[in-house]
Amino acid sequence: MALKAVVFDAYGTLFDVQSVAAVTDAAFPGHGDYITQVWRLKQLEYTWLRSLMGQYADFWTVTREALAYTLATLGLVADEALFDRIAAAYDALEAYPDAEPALAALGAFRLAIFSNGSPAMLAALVGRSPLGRFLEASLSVDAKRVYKPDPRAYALVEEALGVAPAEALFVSSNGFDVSGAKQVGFAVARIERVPAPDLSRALVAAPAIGPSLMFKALRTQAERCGAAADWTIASLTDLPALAAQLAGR
Ligand code: 2OP
Repeated sequence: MALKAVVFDAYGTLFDVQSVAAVTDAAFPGHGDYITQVWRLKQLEYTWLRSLMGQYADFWTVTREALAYTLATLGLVADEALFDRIAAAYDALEAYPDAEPALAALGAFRLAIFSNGSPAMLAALVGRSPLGRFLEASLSVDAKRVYKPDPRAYALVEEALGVAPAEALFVSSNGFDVSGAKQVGFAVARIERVPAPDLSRALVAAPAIGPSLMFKALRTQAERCGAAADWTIASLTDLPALAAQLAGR
């Protein structure tokens, strides 16, 4: 494999969506965990619904729609200023601690993000993080007006970078994204942030399954629908060795 580029998903892969909890819990004490989890689940659900309906709206719109749904389920009302403040938490997610060392060690390859995030959201995320200096581009599905895992979205990577899927390693923690990238010919590494044995032990032992654990069950495991990843890694810092192996170095 003539590996030329490593392309990263953003939310849940380089950036931790759980880091909105500080904002959600401050806004509505005691409801932060529920809001954090249902918000993310609905955000993704709305990307799929909008793609299936052919009703594209950008990820900032979808993120706000999902937040509105979530607050409404609790009967919570946020004025415009508070709503905007909570929504903006998605522009200030923390980069996972393994992201910077991984990207720093992948300097032999072209590095880019390919994400559902809108251009403005990705610019805000990358701009606030230490990752920008390693990234050649932050590509948004917005240019294609359809969300992952629609194959049309992934075509943007080759169009923008001039790198064919067969020349790139795609990295994601999101199972649907893994399947989407595999179906268009990328070599795919899935980063497993919640190991399956840890999840099943926690689920079996839990006296009640709360929002965080339910989220982990629903969104952190390899999907059984569509193609599987070529590799599963426990940390992004496993990537430099994998990339070097793929490049025949
Ligand atoms: C991303 O596209 C899938 O939300 C995830 O960054």
